[in-house]
Amino acid sequence: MNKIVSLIGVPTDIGAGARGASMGPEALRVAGLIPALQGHGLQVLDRGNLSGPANPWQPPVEGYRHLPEVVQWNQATHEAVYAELAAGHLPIMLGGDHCLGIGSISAVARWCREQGKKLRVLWLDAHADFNTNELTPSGNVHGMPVAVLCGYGPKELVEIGGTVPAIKPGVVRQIGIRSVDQGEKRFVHEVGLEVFDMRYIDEMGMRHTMELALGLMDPNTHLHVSFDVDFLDPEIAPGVGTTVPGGPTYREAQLCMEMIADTGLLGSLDVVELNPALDVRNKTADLAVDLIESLFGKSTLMRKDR
Ligand code: B3U
Ligand code: MN
Ligand code: MN
Repeated sequence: MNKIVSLIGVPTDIGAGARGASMGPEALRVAGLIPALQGHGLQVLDRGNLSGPANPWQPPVEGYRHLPEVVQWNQATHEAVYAELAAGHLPIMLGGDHCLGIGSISAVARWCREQGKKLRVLWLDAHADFNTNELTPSGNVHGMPVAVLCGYGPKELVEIGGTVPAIKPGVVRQIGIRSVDQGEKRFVHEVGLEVFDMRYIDEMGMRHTMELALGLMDPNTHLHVSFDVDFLDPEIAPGVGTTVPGGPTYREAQLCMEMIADTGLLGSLDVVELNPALDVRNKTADLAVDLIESLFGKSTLMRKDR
């Protein structure tokens, strides 16, 4: 891949239920993300960190915690991600919590619309992140970004990319899901989100899952990966705010990343929910860097055309 990648740090935990994801960008840098990417022949531009309001740590108001602050951080994220795409770069948004997927993916969707490109979003996560203010058990906006992107949410957030909805549910494939709230589950079914949950992966295997999730993409497709680190099993990735047991193993996660790399269509990436305050000697950040390397084609020993 002869691409220039741009790192955009977004140091906030404004949408999360635990403090600490704001330290995620620095933990990924400390874990060697930049030399790792350079080692795969990529040119890396580290754009530093965006800035925004502090976390006021308040209870929900009308079902949302910190909505004005969430809007500000996502507006900044939208502009930064869009600018990198417009410059022809591959943006990697380093979160931060997953509410930032609203800013990031709305920018990617806007870019795709303008360029006449098709979009596929892979949502790697333990959670469906499809809550609304009526369905949410917590008011935390990191549990809502997919719903917001599909047009279900507060006006200030659903309109961030200019077009409502930013994406159609049909472009999304969710992988690794194993914690969905009751009302959220009904809503996921109602809109027809395509979910490959852990039961599906257990029964069919990661290879078959990824073949379907990556299927039917023509070469004019921009592939966006939104990687919530809590996708991974907490045994290997303890450094996240909301661990859910029974996630993909190291080998399953590697295969998932390798199969994405093989498509050659990766156009943008979010790495979110890494929480260094809950990690053990930066182990989860090290693992995330290892997996990101695979996403950019680390495993070149055996090629697809072998
Ligand atoms: N579904 C729960 C928990 C949650 C969602 N995303 C994360 N946690 N990381 C909620 O609060 O919406
Ligand atoms: Mn998430
Ligand atoms: Mn999650």
